[in-house]
Amino acid sequence: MFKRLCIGILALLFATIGAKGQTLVPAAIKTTDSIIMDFMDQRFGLFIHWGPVTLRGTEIGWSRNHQVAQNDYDSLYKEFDPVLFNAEEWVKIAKAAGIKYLTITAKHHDGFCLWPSAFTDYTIRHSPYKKDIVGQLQKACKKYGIKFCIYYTILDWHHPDYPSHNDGKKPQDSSKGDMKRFVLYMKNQLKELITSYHPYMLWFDGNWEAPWTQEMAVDLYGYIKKLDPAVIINNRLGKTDHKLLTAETVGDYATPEQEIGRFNMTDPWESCITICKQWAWKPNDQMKSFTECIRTLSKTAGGNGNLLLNIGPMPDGRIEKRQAERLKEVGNWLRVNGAAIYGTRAGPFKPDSIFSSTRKGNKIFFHVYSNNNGSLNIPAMPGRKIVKAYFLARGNISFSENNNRIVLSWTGEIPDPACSIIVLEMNASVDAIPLVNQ
Ligand code: FHN
Repeated sequence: MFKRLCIGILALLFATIGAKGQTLVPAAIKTTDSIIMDFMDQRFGLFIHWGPVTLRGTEIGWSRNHQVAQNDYDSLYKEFDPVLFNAEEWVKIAKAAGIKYLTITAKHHDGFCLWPSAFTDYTIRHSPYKKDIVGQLQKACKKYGIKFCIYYTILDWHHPDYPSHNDGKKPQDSSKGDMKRFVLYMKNQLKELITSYHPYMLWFDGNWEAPWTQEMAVDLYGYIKKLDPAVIINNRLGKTDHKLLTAETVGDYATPEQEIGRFNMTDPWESCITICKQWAWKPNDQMKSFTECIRTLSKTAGGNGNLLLNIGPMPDGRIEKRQAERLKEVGNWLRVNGAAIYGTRAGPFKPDSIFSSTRKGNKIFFHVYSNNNGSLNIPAMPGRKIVKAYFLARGNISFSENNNRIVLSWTGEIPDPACSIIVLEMNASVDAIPLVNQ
């Protein structure tokens, strides 16, 4: 008995030290597959980067010590008074956009907290606005059935215990810093956020600087899981490539940024992409067209990933009218075509310039991006026959199957030049069929 106990402890210990000697997350505490699958079913989230820096219209975190002098940047909170902030308005805009989850920058690299943290005075409570932004958003999300998520940066260029301040000096040359004390600060704040707001997911960021280590990441993952075993955690806690999931990853899904992630039927991933150029609000920033937004969402789903589309609200608390209108256009498209996005998996065809594909049950959804001369010629699927073919937005289309090819044809233009959905209802489930070589 004693011998078996020792072997078990050694196995557990070994399981947390990888082949490369990297500290790993013990499998026993990882987020369950069913929770991750639920996350991947959501497909479409809203990212919100916001803070006192919007008073300058420059990039959150990054413009501190650069476009905005450090003292000026760090004093902005004293004039930050978003009197037109209305959490329910924001959430209604998200709802109208077809958004299923919302991720707010509770604390970005500048260290300012949008909730009244008890562990620092650098919070919304000490601004003229005073009220809890994170709490109001969480309440509004609960009321309107949108999953509430929190972005939390690891690096904190404002905090004296964090040894790097994005001021051009190397950590070892800058202020003394005290990572042991800083990690305790992080844990105290994360306990506040988890126990007060119960986020569906935690979106970590800022894991790339030297003071933060893989060991700290694995320890923090375990600490969070003790507070809430079900909370989803992105892959930006550890020191691995955020585009990938590897054995050394600390986190539950990959997070390609400002690009559509690679087609991947095994590892969960979410692309975070800005609707404009800047993450935080910038006056007259260039904004993506409706077509760009829809094709980004379609190609993300066609790659088997989620899209976290970012907006930057203004300093007075409003979301720019043009950004709200763009989101509403996306929502209008989803009201007609959402069955091809929500709860689907990619395939059985890989995306190309003409179409992407998603599937659910006995339906295959072809996301077509041009009229393609009124037809689509694709390989037949072994063991499956078409029962019905139609555009989701309007009537049936013709189909023929012979010589292992399927030809779909239609008259007139496709219903939506940005992206039109063709549905093939098959004679059996297509969820598990292997990818078809085009
Ligand atoms: O530095 C941040 C950046 O400001 C922004 O928050 C993005 C969002 O994914 N993440 C970091 C850059 O990778």
